[in-house]
Amino acid sequence: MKIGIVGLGAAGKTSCFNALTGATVATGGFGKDTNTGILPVPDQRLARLSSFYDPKKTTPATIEFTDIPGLGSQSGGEFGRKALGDIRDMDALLLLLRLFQSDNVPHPEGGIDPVRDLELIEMQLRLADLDVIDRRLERIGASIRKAPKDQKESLEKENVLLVEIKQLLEDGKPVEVDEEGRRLLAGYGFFALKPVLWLVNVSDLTDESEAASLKSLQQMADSQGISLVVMNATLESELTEFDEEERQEYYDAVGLSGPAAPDLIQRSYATLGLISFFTVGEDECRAWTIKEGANAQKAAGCIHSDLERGFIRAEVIAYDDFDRVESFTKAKEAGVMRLEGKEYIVNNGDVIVVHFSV
Ligand SMILES: Nc1nc2c(ncn2[C@@H]2O[C@H](COP(=O)(O)OP(=O)(O)O)[C@@H](O)[C@H]2O)c(=O)[nH]1
Ligand SMILES: [Mg+2]
Repeated sequence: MKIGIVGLGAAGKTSCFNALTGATVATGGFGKDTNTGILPVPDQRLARLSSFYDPKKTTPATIEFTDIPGLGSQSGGEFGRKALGDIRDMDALLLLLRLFQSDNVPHPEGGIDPVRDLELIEMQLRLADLDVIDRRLERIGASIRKAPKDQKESLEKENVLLVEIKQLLEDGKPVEVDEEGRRLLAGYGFFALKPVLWLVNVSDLTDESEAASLKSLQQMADSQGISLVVMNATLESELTEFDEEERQEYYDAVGLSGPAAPDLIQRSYATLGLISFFTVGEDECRAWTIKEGANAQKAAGCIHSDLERGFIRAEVIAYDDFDRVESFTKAKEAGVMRLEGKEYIVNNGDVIVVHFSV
């Protein structure tokens, strides 16, 4: 699953990427290349399960972050075709909003104004979606006329959906589409249907006006049900050399509780609608990623396709129960191990053993 870091030029996207991944990509430029890193998703539960088994290997869930350049002063403040294509490939967007002040780093739009920046980004993504829709609507009539009978109905539904979405985008309203609609529209990669998080790049929250701006952004985020994370991207990327105590002093000095990366990674994972289930043993304790709502057979499939194909049943222990009893044997004795079939909807944190035969 891929998260794209998206924002105006000099918002701190590359600095944020460095802070997240520990990379040392040059910042302050208008590079045209994307930077990609795969990161472990921090999970206390996996560490705890590992402590029961002392396995040879502990494997966390992962998530991929991509630093996408391309929106900024160098291109007249517009996303280029390449950037739009890169963003379209992402499963979710981390919108990076600049709140930090710096005389050395001019803002491409003039002053610091994260709400304006957000509107600029959203407007460009909306216009790009509208462009795709308009081009499709020009042809879809002909496609429907020519389509074989069994495809006509779904094309007609698609047509109706596109017209609805166009209207919502033109009115600047949020676009919501049900499960079936999402399936029909999956190929378009509409920006409006991608989950978003906001990352606010701050310099110093002990500064009253910065703190006030953050507060109003937080209210906006809350009212839209969006996850907002605060980071000082340069500070965080530069502190990796220091020991914990020194780092904390730096964070305290700018009114931050600590590094944003762990929380940001975890929230990104959640925003994608992802949950983890676990497999445990002396060889390996591992967190696996599935979409919330996936069933046991699908979960088995992410371990191995044979497990999905030959799925018989699963032994399942809820994480909290495992945490208490600390082993499979004790879970059986305590009666907290369940046998579940294919259709069982996996819960976040379930510890699972799949029985299969191929
Ligand atoms: N003071 C300060 N400077 C920052 C911060 N984040 C980024 N910068 C600086 O702003 C410039 C642009 O940052 P960069 O990460 O390259 O932004 P990008 O264009 O969005 O990738 C660089 O010179 C960074 O050092 C921050 O939180 N505080
Ligand atoms: Mg950059």
